[in-house]
Amino acid sequence: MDFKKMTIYQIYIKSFYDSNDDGIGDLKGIEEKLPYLYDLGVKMLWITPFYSSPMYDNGYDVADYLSVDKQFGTMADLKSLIAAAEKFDIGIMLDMVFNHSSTYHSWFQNALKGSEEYRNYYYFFKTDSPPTNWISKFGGSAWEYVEELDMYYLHLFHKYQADLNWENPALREKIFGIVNNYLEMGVKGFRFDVINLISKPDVFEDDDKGDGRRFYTDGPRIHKYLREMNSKTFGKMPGIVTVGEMSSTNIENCKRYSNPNGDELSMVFNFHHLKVDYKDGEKWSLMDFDFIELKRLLFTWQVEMQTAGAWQALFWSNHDQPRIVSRFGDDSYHAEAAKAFATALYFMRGTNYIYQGEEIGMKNPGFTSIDDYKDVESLNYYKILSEKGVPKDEILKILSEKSRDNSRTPMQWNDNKFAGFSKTEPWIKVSNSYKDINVENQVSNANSILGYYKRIISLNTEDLFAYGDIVPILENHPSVLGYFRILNGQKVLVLTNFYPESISLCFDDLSLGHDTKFEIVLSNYPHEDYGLKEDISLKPYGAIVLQIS
Ligand code: TEU
Ligand code: CA
Repeated sequence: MDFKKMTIYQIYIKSFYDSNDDGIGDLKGIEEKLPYLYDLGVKMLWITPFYSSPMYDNGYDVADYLSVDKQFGTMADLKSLIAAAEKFDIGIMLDMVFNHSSTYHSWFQNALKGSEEYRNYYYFFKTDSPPTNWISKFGGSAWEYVEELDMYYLHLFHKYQADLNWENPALREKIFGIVNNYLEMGVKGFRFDVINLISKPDVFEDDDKGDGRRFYTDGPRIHKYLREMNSKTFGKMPGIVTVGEMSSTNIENCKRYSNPNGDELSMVFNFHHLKVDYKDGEKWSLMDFDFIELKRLLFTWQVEMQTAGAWQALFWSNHDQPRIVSRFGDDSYHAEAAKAFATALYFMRGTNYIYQGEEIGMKNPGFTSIDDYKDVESLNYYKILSEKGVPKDEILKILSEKSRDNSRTPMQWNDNKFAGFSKTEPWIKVSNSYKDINVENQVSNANSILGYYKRIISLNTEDLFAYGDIVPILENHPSVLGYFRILNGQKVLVLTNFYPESISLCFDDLSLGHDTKFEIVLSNYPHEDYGLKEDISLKPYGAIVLQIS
């Protein structure tokens, strides 16, 4: 299937399904759940890293790209999963972490032992103090001193995640070899972790205006490296789907990353729309989301990427983001809000990415103790904010809304103990909501959140939603997000109320004639609730997709 019609499902392996009851999700667990995923209608599974790792960042610190960590299974399990998924017409997308490796990787270990060859796989500098004032994305300096070499090395993330030196052609060849290895194994897609950070500047200098990101984000040779990887690996095979995770990127670069020639990547993730609840750009703060800004960002990207023929990955959630229903929604309208947010985003122009549990409306777990948190970034910031003197209960409140662990709690399969994820105590606490919110509760109910997601996934295989133009409307409306999708005279209107107050739009607001005929394609309230005579009424978190003639 054309990737423009596909829905891709993200699996955070550690929390998806535990097949051997050791409290940790695994590859076999994914294979067991293939019938569920097939029934959902998704065509590709993005699986977060399962390679050998000391797990300081839950696998995003890779110690050996070509082996499976034993807590997740074996290479034989991976091959078995690829083959089994293919029978369901589902492709496997691997998560490749090439901006950095674990410091436990043999390359880094060889460097520490004095090998110059391997030292050049990383950024080591001999200086008296950290080479620059750059700040790591997980807090603290981006440089770590190693006594063995009397040198500093660069780590944009955790100190156990050392940045790889893409300027070195030998390193690049190693990386391309890894990609080719998995292509030969039958993998059908790749998600490249923070791939727009791989090209570092020629000169390392202090940033007097920020944390250093402006020097290495969308860096000087980034497009060259992506084109090289493309031509030497996945570009040689037809139909491979690639998505780049682009950290703090801009539209101009994204147009090139996903250009219609296809010589870089199929599509790109950006995160600007998920910073609309950051106070002054600061993640570790609390603020209501800015709805007008959310629309401005989504629509600017939609229109500009469309004009350039570039392609977006559409998503509300992933393993780094809090749950969308908790973030933008309202508990008293849980199901309505879950369906509304899905409607607003997933009919836009782009490929839909659904994060495990989103399709049943999973919520933030509301952890109240620091002992419940496992994520390295959350624990780092707990320390940093404590040292700044922020009161403990305030930090815990911030974590309960911002921590990455909010989306990492076990998948809620049923209302058994541990939510049917495992028979043993899982590695991270199950959210209390599992008694009400679980797959078993929803799977045979077409009106459930899960039923609604199935409809969305199926509708997205239609040409109109894959190839149609998007025309945003109501940009300044305080509570409704709206747009048209248009293809060959076919026209659909998508409207979503993002708030718990009912609202009514008259046809004139929508530039629709009074004799317009509507056919309801999808809605999250009974048809009669929408009016559709003089105006269109939207109940709390009401959403509708209308075919117009
Ligand atoms: O994340 C990249 C990234 O910058 C974030 O989403 C990050 O978690 C956020 O900025 C912190 O506030 C990717 C992976 O998705 C993430 O899980 C890894 O920890 C990170 O790269 C390092 O590999
Ligand atoms: Ca397990």
